[in-house]
Amino acid sequence: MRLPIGLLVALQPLFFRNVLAIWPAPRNISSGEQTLLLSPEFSIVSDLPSTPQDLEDAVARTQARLFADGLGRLVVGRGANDSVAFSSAESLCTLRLALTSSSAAKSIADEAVVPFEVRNESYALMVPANGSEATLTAPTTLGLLRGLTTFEQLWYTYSEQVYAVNMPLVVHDSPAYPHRGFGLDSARNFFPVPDIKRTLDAMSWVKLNALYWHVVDSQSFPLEVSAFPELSQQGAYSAMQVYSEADVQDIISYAAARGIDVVLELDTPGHETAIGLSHPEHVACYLSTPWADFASEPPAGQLRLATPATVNFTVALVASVSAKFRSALFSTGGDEVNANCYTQDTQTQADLAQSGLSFDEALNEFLLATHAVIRAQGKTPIVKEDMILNHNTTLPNTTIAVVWISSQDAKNVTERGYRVIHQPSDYFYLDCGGGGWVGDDILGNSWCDPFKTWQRIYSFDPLANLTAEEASLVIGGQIPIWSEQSGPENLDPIVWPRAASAAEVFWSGGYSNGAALNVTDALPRLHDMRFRMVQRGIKAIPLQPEWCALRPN
Ligand code: CP6
Repeated sequence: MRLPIGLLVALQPLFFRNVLAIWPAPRNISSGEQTLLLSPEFSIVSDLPSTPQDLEDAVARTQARLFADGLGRLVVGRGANDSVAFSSAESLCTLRLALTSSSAAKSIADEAVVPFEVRNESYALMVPANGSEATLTAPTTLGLLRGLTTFEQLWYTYSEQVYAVNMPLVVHDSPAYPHRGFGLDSARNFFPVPDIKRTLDAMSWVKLNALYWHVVDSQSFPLEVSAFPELSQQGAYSAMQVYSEADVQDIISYAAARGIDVVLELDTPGHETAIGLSHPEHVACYLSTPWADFASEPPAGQLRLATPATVNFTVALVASVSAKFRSALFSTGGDEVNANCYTQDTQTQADLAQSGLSFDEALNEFLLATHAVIRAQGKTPIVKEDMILNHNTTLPNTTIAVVWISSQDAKNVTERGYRVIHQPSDYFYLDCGGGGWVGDDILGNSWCDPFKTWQRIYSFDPLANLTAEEASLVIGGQIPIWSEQSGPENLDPIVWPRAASAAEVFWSGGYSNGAALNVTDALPRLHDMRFRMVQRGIKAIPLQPEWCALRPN
């Protein structure tokens, strides 16, 4: 929805008066004009009869950040008169946490992994300007975590005083979309556990709530699977570059304590070469050349989806991996399946002839079999849009589709009644995306657009071209990094702060929400968020020259 220009002009003073820098923008906020100091004795107390350990840990982290962020008011001139206001400012001594429900508090981790349909991240934050108690209330501990994250972003430091502007403050907040993810590919290049944990920290600061983990692919199989230890023993780059089952549990609990669900993707039946290192019998066109005839990226290799033994193997693999994850979602991928690979594979052709099935029918059976074990575990399967739009499948419309080829495809997918997670390559791919092809070089190679700006990401409209009914099927979005040209060395800079752009689109609703989201309003807020990230150890790239961050005086 576009607001008429006249209306925008009329509303401007309202929006621009607000110099709070909360990211993502709360859904509902009202604020005043006063300055409030944070007492050096400030503490966070709780009315909860018993406080789950992960909430206590989150409170301790917030408490530390209030004094450690050390963020000056970054845009020239904005903080110039703050110190003048200090003399008349009151001091805040207490933030009180309370749950609105009387039943025993569940841990943040337990609330984070419930199905997205029932997950509750809402909270209300009230900060008076007169120094009396601030309050944070929520129906869940997960909501309290989100509120703490907002509270942390109110504070600035100037000549050793920690202070907030635009008080008093009342925030009523909840996400526009329940699924807000970051996608990590750990197969093209490996990311050690500490890099993943650091990424989870940064995700939680911008209220992203799903790590969509594309853990294995054709190039390597870095996941230990106890039922099939040979997969990582032979498929990983090295014994060091494997996520052990203990590592996986460590990542799942670290994420959950920060309000993040870890959603695993085992991409099938394409992108499977690394399985061939231990199970060549299951992989069609294994290492066939030239690779471009058999796959979208080298090396070639896809699962023999028409072969009963391979279907059984895949079902057992999906079942044993999925059972290790707490999430109510599990993805079987399904992007970029190469038909020629199967046409050329004599085994597949013999199996198709034997069963009397067409290729699409065999693919459908394969999908229904892998999804049956996911559903048997009480989970909802996710597929890439290819599996809905390109192969005449009969997946029930409780299946969720990741729309990645083009943002336009969300219409086709929702028209057919499927729920959508947006992962638009024309807006969100952090490394190498579609939509803006740079063109062919002198040898006829074409290269993809390597860099989407934060403004481009921010301009994504989750509901573009959708009817109200179609719009109701959008459950959120996720912004991925494909790691062909990324590793721990550039992880932070290539992801941050751009992924924060997508975080605000799906928390605050984006343009179609009717909110005054625009890059002019967003820049100073994102600038502050980026600075907090740097202070907290994330190598997020600058958005502006440091000149813009000069402190007044
Ligand atoms: N790997 C996997 C990839 C891509 C996909 N799946 C990809 C495709 C096109 C672009 C960028 C990345 N590298 N497994 C597609 C979802 Cl432009």
